[in-house]
Amino acid sequence: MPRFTDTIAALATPNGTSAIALVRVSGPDVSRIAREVIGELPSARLARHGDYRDRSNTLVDDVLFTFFPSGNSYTGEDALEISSHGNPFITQKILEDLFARGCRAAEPGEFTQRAFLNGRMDLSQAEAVMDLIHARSERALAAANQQLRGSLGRTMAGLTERLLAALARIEAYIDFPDEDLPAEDRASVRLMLESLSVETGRLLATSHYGELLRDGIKTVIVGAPNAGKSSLLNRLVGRERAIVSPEPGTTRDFIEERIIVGPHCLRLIDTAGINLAPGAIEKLGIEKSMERVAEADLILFVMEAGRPLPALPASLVETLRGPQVLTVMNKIDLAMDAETALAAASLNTIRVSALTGEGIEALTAAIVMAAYKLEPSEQEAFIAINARHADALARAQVCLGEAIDKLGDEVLIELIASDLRGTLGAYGDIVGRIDNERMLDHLFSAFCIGK
Ligand SMILES: Nc1nc2c(ncn2[C@@H]2O[C@H](COP(=O)(O)OP(=O)(O)OP(=O)(O)O)[C@@H](O)[C@H]2O)c(=O)[nH]1
Ligand SMILES: [Mg+2]
Repeated sequence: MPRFTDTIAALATPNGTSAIALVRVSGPDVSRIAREVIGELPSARLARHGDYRDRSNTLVDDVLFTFFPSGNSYTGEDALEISSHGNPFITQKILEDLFARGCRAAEPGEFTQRAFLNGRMDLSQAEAVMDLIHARSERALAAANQQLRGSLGRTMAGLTERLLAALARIEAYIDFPDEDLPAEDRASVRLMLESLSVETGRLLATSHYGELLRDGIKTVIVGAPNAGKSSLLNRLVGRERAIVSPEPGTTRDFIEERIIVGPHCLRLIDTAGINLAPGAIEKLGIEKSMERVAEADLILFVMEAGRPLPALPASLVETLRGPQVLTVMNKIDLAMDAETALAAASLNTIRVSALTGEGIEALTAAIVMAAYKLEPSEQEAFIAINARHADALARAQVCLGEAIDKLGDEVLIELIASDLRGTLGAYGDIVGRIDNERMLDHLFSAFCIGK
């Protein structure tokens, strides 16, 4: 029995002029519509060349039809794909005809929502479809592909199975009110829960990297006024994005630009120069620069070859000792200041000229390596969870913590079992329960139409 009674249709490709456009249809009326339009039901999953004629038998376009029977389709129900010439006028005609034949317009993400509700994928996989569409870098693509293949789902299945084993141990005693959980069982259940808690925490810790993958690695360019920070940003972006001038204090606002460096996506942020003897406006700029530095995943600290080292606020000096800092010596096309040269030698700096482009390749190579270091160390499955997963895992973690505490306190086992059921529910939210309609509608509404 199909779960849905209505048949949906939408344009799955962008609405514009292109070589090919794809209209997608899914639902119980697909086989009837295919018979009407094509004359017969075409062989499964084979492209079939033919005319698309509307209900008044007017030729609309020369198209390819592909029929996917329910057992073997994306949505889990009968589906038809129609590839036409990429003209919005043609696709509109085809859609209008499909609506006249009983289809309705699909909502954003509705094909994927049906795939999930028909059991073709779990919720983490449906989210991976979205990640795949929006991936901006090779690493983001790799993570999305892993998740689409069910890496997170399998991890959650493993954790859930172990949780159920612990729950079963406890529940065996619930039916016998006179008996408490023997001490050795308490201890072993506790061990089981502690190891679950460690792994839940580890998974939770990948959420920051998930943000970096989806949003880009926040990379902040800092340094003294006039060091060439904006010039460096322009050089890395590949165009004149930021204003460059010989006047110190040029950059007042924060310019941000996404760039791809090797397999990573960076959010490159230019800041106002940090000057310890500033006027009022600059002071505000410095505070803002320092805020950016505090939020940075990666810092490019820019020095100037021809000048003495700048005086820096103590808090910045402290930050610059951290692991995620690349020290960049800019303007190497100019004569080197002797003192700066000495400092540079001990600082392990990357020597560049934003003006000539010299050394930029070495800098991007260093950025690639630094970005790899931001990845979670548990690389086996390359899982990087999203905010929704993080919320569920945090809830699971709280429930696990409560259960562990209660095991130590000889509290009634019913209460412990109830905490474990809370954990179970939170774990389950990650791969998705189909009864949470509001959450599902919210999640799928962020998808494109036709996906
Ligand atoms: N010779 C030389 N000049 C450079 C280089 N990079 C930047 N400059 C010059 O240095 C001056 C300042 O460059 P900006 O990129 O505006 O420096 P900034 O660090 O953004 O400066 P503020 O925004 O004022 O803090 C400009 O005149 C640039 O043309 C370089 O590699 N070599
Ligand atoms: Mg600038």
